[in-house]
Amino acid sequence: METFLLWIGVLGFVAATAYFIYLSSQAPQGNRAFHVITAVITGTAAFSYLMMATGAGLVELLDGRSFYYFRYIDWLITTPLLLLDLALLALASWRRSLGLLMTLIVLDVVMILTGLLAGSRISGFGRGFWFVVSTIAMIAVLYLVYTKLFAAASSQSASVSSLFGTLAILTLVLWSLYPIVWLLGTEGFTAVGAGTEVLLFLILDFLAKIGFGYLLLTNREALSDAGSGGQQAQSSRVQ
Ligand code: RET
Repeated sequence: METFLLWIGVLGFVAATAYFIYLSSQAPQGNRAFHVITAVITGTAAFSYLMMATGAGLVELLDGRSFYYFRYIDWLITTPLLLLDLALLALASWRRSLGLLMTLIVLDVVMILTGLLAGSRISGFGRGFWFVVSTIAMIAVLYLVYTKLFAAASSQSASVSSLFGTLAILTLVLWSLYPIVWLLGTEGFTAVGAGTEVLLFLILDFLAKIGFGYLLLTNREALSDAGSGGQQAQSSRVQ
């Protein structure tokens, strides 16, 4: 059951990556940063699912649990890139907001690394402690997205701020579900079996990476506004 689902993940992410590369070939030159970032996100996930499906991305812990550690390597690369997509969309100039961007990425890396510690501990106390640390880091990331990036996006063109609104809500909802699935699954209270856990993470990964990427990359108007810098896009429309 798990292996079958993981292969579905490989196929889904390979197809999404191919589609996003195709969309990139349709986009105007010099305006492909979002396509590249998003295709790297789904490409990384395809590789991660391949590692897990072939058994290379999991270990058996001393307590007998199969621990899919490759998820965390995937998330370590893809969650900062998802935040980068959001930040590039919201911020008129990322260079001027480098402090915010770095804070988001550092908090995000803390979230995933402490999540890895939580998942790989054998003692209940160790798992609980690192889970709480990771969750605090996640709340800080989502808080910054909701406050700072939302505020920045609202001064952008209408198409950018509305696309940002959709993607930010999607991110807030989906990211909050990851720790819930984790708690329900084999790392947490084992309320659901390993197969269901893999299925729930697969659904979340598809929505948070492919659903997110599709909404972003098919919105040409927002992409060209964001690509040309918010203020510039607005002033050129006024002229
Ligand atoms: C863990 C467990 C420990 C507590 C928390 C977690 C959060 C994980 C998140 C993952 C997001 C992944 C995404 C992947 C792909 O697109 C590590 C499950 C808070 C938020 C968005």
